[in-house]
Amino acid sequence: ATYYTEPSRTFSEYLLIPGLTTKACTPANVHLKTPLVKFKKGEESAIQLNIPFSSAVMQAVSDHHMAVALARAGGISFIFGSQSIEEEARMVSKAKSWKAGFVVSKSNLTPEHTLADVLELKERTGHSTVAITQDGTPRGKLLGIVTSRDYRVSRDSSAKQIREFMTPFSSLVYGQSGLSLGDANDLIWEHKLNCLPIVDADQNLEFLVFRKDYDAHKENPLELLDENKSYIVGAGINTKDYEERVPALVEAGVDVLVIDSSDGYSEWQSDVIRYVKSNFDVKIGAGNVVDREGFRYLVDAGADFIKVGIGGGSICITREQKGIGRGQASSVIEVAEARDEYFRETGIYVPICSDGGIVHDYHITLALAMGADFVMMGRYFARFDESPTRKLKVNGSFVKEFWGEGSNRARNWQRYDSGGKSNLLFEEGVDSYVPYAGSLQENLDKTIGKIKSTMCNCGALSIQELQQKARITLVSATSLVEGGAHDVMLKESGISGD
Ligand code: MZP
Repeated sequence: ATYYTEPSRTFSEYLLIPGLTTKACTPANVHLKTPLVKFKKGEESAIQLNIPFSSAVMQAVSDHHMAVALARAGGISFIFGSQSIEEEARMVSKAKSWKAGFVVSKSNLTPEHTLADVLELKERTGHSTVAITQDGTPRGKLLGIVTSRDYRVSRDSSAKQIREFMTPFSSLVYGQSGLSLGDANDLIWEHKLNCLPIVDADQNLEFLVFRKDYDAHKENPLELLDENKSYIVGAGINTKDYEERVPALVEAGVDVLVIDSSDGYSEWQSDVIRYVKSNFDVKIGAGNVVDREGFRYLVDAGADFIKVGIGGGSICITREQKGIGRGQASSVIEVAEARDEYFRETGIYVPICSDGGIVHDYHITLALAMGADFVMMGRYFARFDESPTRKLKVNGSFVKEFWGEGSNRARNWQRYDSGGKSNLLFEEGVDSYVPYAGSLQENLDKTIGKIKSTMCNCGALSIQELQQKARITLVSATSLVEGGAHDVMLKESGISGD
């Protein structure tokens, strides 16, 4: 056997030592843009993220709703692959059909479609939809639809909220209540109103949207609106059914694939990468690995990015069950070194993703400082409204369900396959709850605020600069205690008496 002389370490064993903060180094000046796929020296990555966040390839985390929400925020989701090929492809195409900004859906709806089609789309996606008809009436010919993920106004919203939301779109909005679509139709028709109806899934009118500049007879709203870009969407694949799954996902419009496996240092992965590279023009990441050899092997096979981490996931019991794995910080540090060596040798930069084991927000900053280009998180995203699992009340608190891909519940045995025909006999993941935390955007804002603030402490305005300038120290067990509140009586602990 070969022995490693150093113990493998986790993020909690490290801290960043502040560097000089210049006056220009304020959170507003920090940007978190980062490459997703490999690129040559002097060029730019073909896919870049605006924030270094990806959501885990897990049933309990990444469906099409999460994919749209996270892409809107600047990151990327990898839709889970432990479902039928048809279902996964459907999720990819749903996510791809959402457009950035306020966008008329050109591809899915034509003037021949009816309002019922719009309603169906609205119900299916849970998004708000404004139908634009030729003469401004619900019975008129449909010219297009406008949809927005941001659309949160309801009948209870104040006029100010509604107006703010509609600012780019309309000049005036009236809230209406209790009107059926038929009533609304009569109203609009009778008064020759130049307006657009917004209806709910029961065909009740929610709002009438008026716009001064909208002449339904002359203008085609398809030409009026902001940008028509779809979001970047990722999807997970395995090393078993890739010859059927990959073509279906590519057909559905996927931008980037990732081979989802607990241990990626295998000939199976090399075969999949070579197959994808020689048959399709789609990016593919591979993993997971925890050392330089694993990194090099998958990069030589042609991978566009490499995922790092074995056994550190919050729901993962791989280390207990099989005794394989490595502390997440040590894995990232070594693979980042291998990535830099490869870049010096070949002039090709292959991004790496730190996957699993992020417990505190500062762990993300540490992962980036240690060389990760982006992180992948499961538990973090599972807590939000946008994750696909049920929200329940347990012991008086709201929680969301969260289960591992290696649990009996997910039955994603392909992820843990070591070849051969037999199904796996033991679990590598657990079924659990995580505290419900609200909306993705609210939480991301806080986390990103912390990351940017820490980067300013380190004197870094970009992730690349953070990686160059970061000074990282190991902490002793006793200094960890010093880092939390200590030697005080916390008020929340219920001390009675004044
Ligand atoms: P975390 O962010 O919840 O700590 O970790 C998420 C990561 O754990 C996933 O991206 C994946 O690599 C890994 N994972 C998913 N399921 C299991 C399992 O059942 C697992 N063991 O380890």
